[in-house]
Amino acid sequence: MITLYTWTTPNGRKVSIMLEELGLPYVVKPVDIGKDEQFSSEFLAIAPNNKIPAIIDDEAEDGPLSIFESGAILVYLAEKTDRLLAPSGAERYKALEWTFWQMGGLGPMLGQLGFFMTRSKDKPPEAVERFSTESARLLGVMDKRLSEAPYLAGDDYSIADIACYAWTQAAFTMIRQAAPAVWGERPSIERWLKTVGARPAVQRGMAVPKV
Ligand SMILES: N[C@@H](CCC(=O)N[C@@H](CS)C(=O)NCC(=O)O)C(=O)O
Repeated sequence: MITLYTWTTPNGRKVSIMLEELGLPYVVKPVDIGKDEQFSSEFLAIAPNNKIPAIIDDEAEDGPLSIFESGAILVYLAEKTDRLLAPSGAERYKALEWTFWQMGGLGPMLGQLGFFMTRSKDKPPEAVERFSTESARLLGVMDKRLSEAPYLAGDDYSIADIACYAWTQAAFTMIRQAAPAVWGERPSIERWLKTVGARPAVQRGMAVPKV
């Protein structure tokens, strides 16, 4: 059985979507990051970076295995099941390329933009400007890619789409309204959001954890 430590945020939902897509049985342990539960000793033992998501797979090849960092978890689950990540060749590296692009670019930049636009008391204009410009640039890069191919890795839905979906959906609902110029015109992202968002596994994964 897999135990998923998660919360109601885009990074956690990448993993619940993946588990739902794969149909793997799992139990959910909510970690309320608003109440600092990510600093409990039980959680830090498997996720020393004090961030969700993390998993423990009791049935891993060499015995129970804990993994933190959503990208590492997506690759692990894909390789465990031989699904949603090609085993070799160009499609594999396209999927990894866009998965790492999300981890290092889209997620952190949209996260910082969300913080400085909404939760920061002072909303420093330089920070808002910096993260708006970079988020708009990243969304432009993604829109161009999705104008060339149905999915981020190419013809097939993969972990790259799962990695990017929850963050882009959050940007669509939050940034598009608060900062329409940052969202801009993104017809290909909007087409992809509709296609990916219609998947039943994505809808189930986006509703985890139930709190
Ligand atoms: N690079 C990490 C980012 C994880 C992350 O930022 N998690 C946030 C919630 S979305 C968190 O747990 N924050 C709690 C904290 O910073 O104390 C991943 O992809 O797993």
